[in-house]
Amino acid sequence: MNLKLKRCLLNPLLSPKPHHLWESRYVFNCAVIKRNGLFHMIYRAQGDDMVSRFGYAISTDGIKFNRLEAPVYGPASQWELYGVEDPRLTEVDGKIYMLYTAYSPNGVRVSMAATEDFIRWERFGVVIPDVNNKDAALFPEKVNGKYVMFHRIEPDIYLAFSDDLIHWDDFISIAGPREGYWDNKKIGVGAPPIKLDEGWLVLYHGVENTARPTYRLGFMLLDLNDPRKVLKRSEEPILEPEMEWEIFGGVPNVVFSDAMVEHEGKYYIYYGAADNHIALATIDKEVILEWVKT
Ligand code: BMA
Repeated sequence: MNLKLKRCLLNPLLSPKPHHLWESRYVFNCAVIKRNGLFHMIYRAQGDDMVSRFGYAISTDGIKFNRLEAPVYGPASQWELYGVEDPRLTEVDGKIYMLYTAYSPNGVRVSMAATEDFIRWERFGVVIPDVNNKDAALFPEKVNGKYVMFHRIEPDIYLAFSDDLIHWDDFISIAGPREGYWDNKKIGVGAPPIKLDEGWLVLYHGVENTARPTYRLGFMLLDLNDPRKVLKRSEEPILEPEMEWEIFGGVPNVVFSDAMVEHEGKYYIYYGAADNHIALATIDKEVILEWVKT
C-alpha cells in the first residue's frame, strides 16, 4: 500500500523574512489547528540572535497563510533562555493547549501554555521536570479517565498520564528505534493523534543513525482504549528529504512535522524542511483507512 505523502505544488509555503529580525534566518516546525473554518498556525522562527520564538499565521485554505509582524510567544523563564521550540496544539475540553520544548543551558524540558485567541497565552511553565525531554503532544480527550500526553526521553516515544493536565506521571515507553530501519537512532511524536474507529493515528519522525542524521516521517496506529499498545507502524517512510530545500538549509536532510489536520477528505501534514522553511504534504483519508483496516 502506498502511504507516501504528496507535496503541495506551492511549497515551501513560508520562508524566513529578512526584514523581520526575529524570523530573518529560519522558519520551520509548526503547529496547525483548524477552528471555525480557519487554519491557525503557530510556527518556530529564528532571527539573527538564534533564539527560537513563535509566530502566528492564519489561512482560509490551509495553503496561503498571512502572518503577524511580531512573534506571539517567546522566552519568559530561565528554562527558555535559548528559546521555545517545536509547538504542538491540541483542543481539549474546548480550550487550546500548546506543548513545546523549553531550551536553556540546563537542557530541554516539556512546557505548556493555553490560549483562546493564539495571541494571548496563559503560561503553565515546565510540566515534566527533572528529565531532558521534548516532542510532547496532548491527546484531544481523556482515555480511560486520564489525560494523556506523548513525550520523548531519548531514544523512545513515551506516554504520560494526568488527572489535571499539570501533574504527569506513569511514564511508559511505547515505541523505540528499529534496528536496520530508517528510524534506527531515535523517534519522536509528530502531530497530536487523530482518533479513528480503528485506533489513534499518530504521525512520528524517525532519525537514521548516519554521519549526518536524516529525519523522515512515518505513521503508527495505537489501540483506542490502551494507547500504550502499538498496533501498526509504517515499514517505509511516508516522507523523506528529496527536494533541494529539504536537503540543504539550516540543518540538512530534515523533514520534521508537528501538525496533521483533516481537511476535505485529506490529511494536511505541515512540516519543517531542513529547519529552514515550512511546507505541506497531504494524503487521502481513504488511503489511511485502508491501511488501518488491513
Ligand atoms: C530536533 C528538534 C527539531 C529539529 C530537528 C532537526 O532535535 O530540535 O526542532 O527540527 O532536531 O534539527
